[in-house]
Amino acid sequence: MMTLTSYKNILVTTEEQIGIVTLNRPSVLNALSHELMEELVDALAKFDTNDGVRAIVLTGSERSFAAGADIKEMSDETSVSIMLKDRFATWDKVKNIKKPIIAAVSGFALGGGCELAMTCDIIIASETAQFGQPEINIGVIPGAGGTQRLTRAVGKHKAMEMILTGRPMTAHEAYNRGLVNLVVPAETYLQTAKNLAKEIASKPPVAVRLAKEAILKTFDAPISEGLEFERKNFYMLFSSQDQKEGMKAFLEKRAANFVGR
Ligand code: CO8
Repeated sequence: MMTLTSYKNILVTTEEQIGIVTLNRPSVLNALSHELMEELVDALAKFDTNDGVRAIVLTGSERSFAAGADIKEMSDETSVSIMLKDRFATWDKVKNIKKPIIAAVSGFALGGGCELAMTCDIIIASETAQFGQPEINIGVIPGAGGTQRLTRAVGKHKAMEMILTGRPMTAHEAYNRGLVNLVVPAETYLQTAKNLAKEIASKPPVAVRLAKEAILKTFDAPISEGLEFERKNFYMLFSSQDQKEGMKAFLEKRAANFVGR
């Protein structure tokens, strides 16, 4: 394990070929201040361009993944001041990261915390995790994609219930409704996420990147456009070294050595 750039609100390490970002504002349950979000985006962007990193794990503490955007920071904003600050420009950068991001979630994933987890590509939850959009209780609505991503993940009726009452879902309910990939004991959620990231890191990186891109297209385009996009990415992979190596290794009955080119 190696520690990289030091930040004020997050910890950043690597382990084998995976990058790990840990949200670290324990006194406020990892509330997502603007400074934290800027640091997070900086760390993710550095991993994205680091050839030694092939998948990323994003986690918080066992007590809290993140309890939402920082309410203290937002409470005095006006419509105009919050619009002019354009904080969402930073949030949007998370969704533009090309490498797969696995959220390892324990404890609270509320408001912006739930939205951040949903922006990731895979969610591994500890049994203690709770996912919710409680913004209604403080006079607002989800602002970082919750009304769209939660609805796509759990369906209209459940999303309505959660967003209109502010009541969270347990990890098991989130699993049953397809919001999370796996629920495991609190002792193992982080290791489970790391193992999954390492498994993905062993795959050919160019194919992983183009697959992620094609899957995300589902949300932005009609299926005909998505299918065409997928096909172009498929064709493009035949100019990668890893496609030649992967298929050759299969025919020679040996393990492939993927180089990310
Ligand atoms: N922002 C700021 N501080 C927070 C936040 C938060 N979101 N959540 C918790 N804290 C602080 C508390 O104020 C408290 O601080 P202090 O010790 O100084 O009083 C400390 O963390 C511990 O919290 P509690 O004492 O409340 O701990 P409990 O275990 O009793 O309760 C809860 C935990 C249930 C998580 C409770 O803290 C809570 O309800 N938190 C707020 C949850 C919430 O409403 N989240 C949504 C926020 S709005 C949002 O996320 C919109 C996103 C849109 C993006 C905006 C980009 C600009």
